[in-house]
Amino acid sequence: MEFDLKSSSIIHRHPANPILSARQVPYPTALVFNAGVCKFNGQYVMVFRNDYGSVEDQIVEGTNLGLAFSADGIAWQVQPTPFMDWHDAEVIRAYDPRLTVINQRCYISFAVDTQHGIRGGIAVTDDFAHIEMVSLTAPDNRNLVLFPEKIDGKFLRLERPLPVYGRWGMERFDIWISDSPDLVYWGNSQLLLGVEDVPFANLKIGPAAPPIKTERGWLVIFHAVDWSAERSKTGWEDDWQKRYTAGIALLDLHDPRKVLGVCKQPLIVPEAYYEIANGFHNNVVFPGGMILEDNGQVKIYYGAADTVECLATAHVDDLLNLCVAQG
Ligand code: BMA
Repeated sequence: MEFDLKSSSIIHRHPANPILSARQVPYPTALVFNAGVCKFNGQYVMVFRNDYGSVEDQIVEGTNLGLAFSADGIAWQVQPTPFMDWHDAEVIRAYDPRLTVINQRCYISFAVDTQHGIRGGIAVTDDFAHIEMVSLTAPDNRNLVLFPEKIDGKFLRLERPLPVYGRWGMERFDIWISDSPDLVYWGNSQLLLGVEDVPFANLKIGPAAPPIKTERGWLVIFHAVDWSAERSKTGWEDDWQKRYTAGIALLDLHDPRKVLGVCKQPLIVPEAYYEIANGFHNNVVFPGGMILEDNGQVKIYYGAADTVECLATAHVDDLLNLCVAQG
């Protein structure tokens, strides 16, 4: 049975969508999506997932991470070469980056496919020219997002382990929270939000963009996946029957391990043509960046259909009200 889901009326898709696509990338590319975005040294910075291969032949040959800069967060200039291209005997690729500025340094968290499982990586850069690895999780884990500051003397991250064996062979995955004294050693891991807490997910959930700080708490955007056998082939794969929506939740400002509210309806549901058609995986919105502007506007960056990068906006008060009104 299909869930009948709609995007929240507080969400505005930007008229320039998609704001970044393969056409703007000056090196081998096919699909440009699932970007991390932040404001750093007076400009907007985006690190995006670049899957290269052939759209015509519907083949992905590899993945690297591209870099783009913008003065307004809408029009992007892509740098001439990929920013990070990690593959060797053990590592297959790094993907789905998120950016968090902590103490004037930009941290990049990403998923790493390896010969021995999926790992969550954290790296740091000061100039987007040099990058230094900070830590890597044991498999299987991904969708790491860092909080932008220490709370109670500890760094914090949300993460999404993938315990297939421990969840009876199903994709029942949840959002966890861990802390660290130094961003290297992580512990005190605790379940934050179970998939059963999100009524519009029937498969799995995961952290999306790094949380943003408001007076009323930490705003957290997450992805939620529902599956329906009624969905038939519209993308590259015959058996793609998942839909990725985005949801919103609020965590306590002083103790983010406490969930203050989860909106019971989705925030963004795939509806626009670039979200539902002509893509690699249609019916996917996958946010990876969220920026709170001085005027209260929140920019939400998301990959659409695993094919292009898009922008939606909402007012921070409307987002907060969604979380607590129904929490
Ligand atoms: C997830 C990840 C994401 C992707 C999503 C939808 O499992 O692989 O990179 O956007 O599926 O295909």
